[in-house]
Amino acid sequence: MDSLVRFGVAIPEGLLEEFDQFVRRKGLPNRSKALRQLIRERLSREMWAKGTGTVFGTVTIIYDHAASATTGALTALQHDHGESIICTTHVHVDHHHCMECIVLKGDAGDIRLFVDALGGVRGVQSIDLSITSIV
Ligand code: NI
Repeated sequence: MDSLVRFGVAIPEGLLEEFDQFVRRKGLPNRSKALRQLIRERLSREMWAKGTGTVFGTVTIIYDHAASATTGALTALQHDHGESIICTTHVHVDHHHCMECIVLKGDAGDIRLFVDALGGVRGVQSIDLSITSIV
């Protein structure tokens, strides 16, 4: 872990009050920890937007397994992007629906291609993506 560096920040009083309320609502111990988390979240989003760097995350999909060729297409896609997939958890939701939570670690560009392709598979009804990084 890098050593911590102190720096001064000029901020409007009202914005600081809002920030302090945010820190309390989130149960964070201090402004420094809150600011570090916000910076990491913002930088991770930028890496994702640029499609560069190593990112970590999950993508959760709900799909109708009875739809024609859905299961085969999802399996083929996961094999195509196997280097970015750590593991997959499958839940049989009801008679027709399945949920898969796919844990991801890899190049932001490859993961973006994978997630975009998932959305195009017939039978996929919803996608929820969470991406972060260790910057
Ligand atoms: Ni299932």
